[in-house]
Amino acid sequence: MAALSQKRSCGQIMNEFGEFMWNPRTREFMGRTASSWVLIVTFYVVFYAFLTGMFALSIWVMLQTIDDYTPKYWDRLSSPGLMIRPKTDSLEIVYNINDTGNSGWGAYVAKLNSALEVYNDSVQMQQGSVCNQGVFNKQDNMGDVKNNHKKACQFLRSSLGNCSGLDDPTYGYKDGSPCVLIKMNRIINFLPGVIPSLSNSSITINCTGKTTDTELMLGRRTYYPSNGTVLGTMDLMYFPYYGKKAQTNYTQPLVAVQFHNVTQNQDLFVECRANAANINSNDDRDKFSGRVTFKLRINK
Ligand SMILES: *[C@@H]1O[C@H](CO)[C@@H](O)[C@H](O)[C@H]1NC(C)=O
Ligand SMILES: *[C@@H]1O[C@H](CO)[C@@H](O)[C@H](O)[C@H]1NC(C)=O
Ligand SMILES: *[C@@H]1O[C@H](CO)[C@@H](O)[C@H](O)[C@H]1NC(C)=O
Ligand SMILES: *[C@@H]1O[C@H](CO)[C@@H](O)[C@H](O)[C@H]1NC(C)=O
Ligand SMILES: *[C@@H]1O[C@H](CO)[C@@H](O)[C@H](O)[C@H]1NC(C)=O
Ligand SMILES: *[C@@H]1O[C@H](CO)[C@@H](O)[C@H](O)[C@H]1NC(C)=O
Ligand SMILES: *[C@@H]1O[C@H](CO)[C@@H](O)[C@H](O)[C@H]1NC(C)=O
Ligand SMILES: CC(=O)N[C@H]1CO[C@H](CO)[C@@H](O)[C@@H]1O
Repeated sequence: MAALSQKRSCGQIMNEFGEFMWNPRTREFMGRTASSWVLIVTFYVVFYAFLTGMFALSIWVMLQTIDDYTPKYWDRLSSPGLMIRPKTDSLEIVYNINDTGNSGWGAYVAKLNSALEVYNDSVQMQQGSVCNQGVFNKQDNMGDVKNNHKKACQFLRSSLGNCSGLDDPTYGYKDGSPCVLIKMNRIINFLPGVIPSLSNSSITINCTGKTTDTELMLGRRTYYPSNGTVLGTMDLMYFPYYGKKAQTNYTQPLVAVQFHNVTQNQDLFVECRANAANINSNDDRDKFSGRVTFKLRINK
C-alpha cells in the first residue's frame, strides 16, 4: 500500500519526462541514441518498402492474367437462362380486360414499350449490321490484336409482327390476346446447337401449359419471328456474343408469343423452353436454365 501511494511532486514528473525526451548524459533521445534511431528508422523504411513492393508485384501479376474482353470467372458455364417481358417480381401477367389504367394492363404495355425501344427499326439499322441468316456471326481476332469493334446483327422490332406494338400499340392486351416477350441471357462466346428436326438455322422457343389441362386452356399461340416454323426462332446469326466491351451495339434476339384464345378467369402456368442441342432446360437446381415459367390470368 505504501509503495502505491508513494507520491511524487509535479516538478519531479516533469523532470523525469524531460530526461526521457533528451538525456544529456547518455545523449539519448527518447531512450535511444542517434545511431540507434537511424538504424531503427532505416529498418522500417526498408521493411515497408519491401511490403509495398510485394503488394504491387502481386497486383501486377494478377492484372496480367485478366482479360478486359472476357470475364475471368463465369458462374454459369453452359446454359443461358430465359426471362420474360413484361417482367414483374412474381412473374405474373394477371389483368382484367376492362382495366386499362396503370394499375391494369396499361402497366404491362408500358413495360413492353420500354423493353422494345432499343429494337426500333431506325435504331437497329443505325447500330446493327445486316447479317447472313442461319450462320454464326463469328468475328475472330486478327492474331494477337483484340478487335473491339465487333459488328452486331440487326434485330428489327417489326420482325415481331403483331407483337411489335407497331400495328397494335396494346400488344393484344385490350383484346385478351396478350403478347409476352422471351429473351435469353447473354453468355459470352456461347454457340447454341440446333435441333435439325425443328430448324437448321435457328434455335426454337416453345411455350406450353405446365399441365395437360393448362395446355388446352392456353389455346392457340403464334410466335414471332418464326421463320416459317410453328415455333419461335432465334437465328444463329445472333451468336456468339463477344461481351459488352468488344461488341457495344449487341442486342439480344427476342421471341414474342401471342396467346389468342386463353380461357379466362383461370390461373394458367405457362412454361417457355429453349430447344437447342446444348441448352439444358431440365436443371432442377436452376429453374431459369433454358426455360421460364410464369402465371397468366385474364379476368373478365
Ligand atoms: C367489363 O366490361 C363489361 C362491358 O364493357 C362489363 O359487362 C363487365 O361487367 C366488366 N367487368 C368488370 C370486371 O368490370
Ligand atoms: C421507338 O418507336 C416508338 C414508336 O414508333 C417511338 O414512340 C419511340 O419514341 C421510339 N424510340 C426510340 C428510342 O427511337
Ligand atoms: C454502333 O452504333 C453506332 C450508332 O449508334 C455506330 O455509329 C457504330 O458504328 C456502331 N458500331 C459498330 C461496331 O457497328
Ligand atoms: C395480325 O393482326 C391482324 C390485325 O388484327 C390480323 O388480321 C392478322 O391475322 C394477325 N396475324 C397473325 C399471324 O395472327
Ligand atoms: C435440317 O437438315 C437436315 C439434313 O440436311 C434435314 O434432314 C432436315 O430436314 C433439316 N431440318 C429442317 C427443319 O429443315
Ligand atoms: C411445342 O408445344 C406444342 C404445344 O403447344 C407441342 O405440341 C409441341 O410438341 C411442342 N414442340 C416441341 C418441339 O417441344
Ligand atoms: C377457343 O377455345 C375454346 C375452348 O377453350 C374453343 O371452344 C374455341 O373453339 C376456341 N376458339 C378458337 C378461335 O380457337
Ligand atoms: C420463311 C423464312 O424466312 N425462311 C428463312 C429461314 O431461315 C433460313 C436460313 O437462312 C432462310 O434460308 C429462309 O429463307
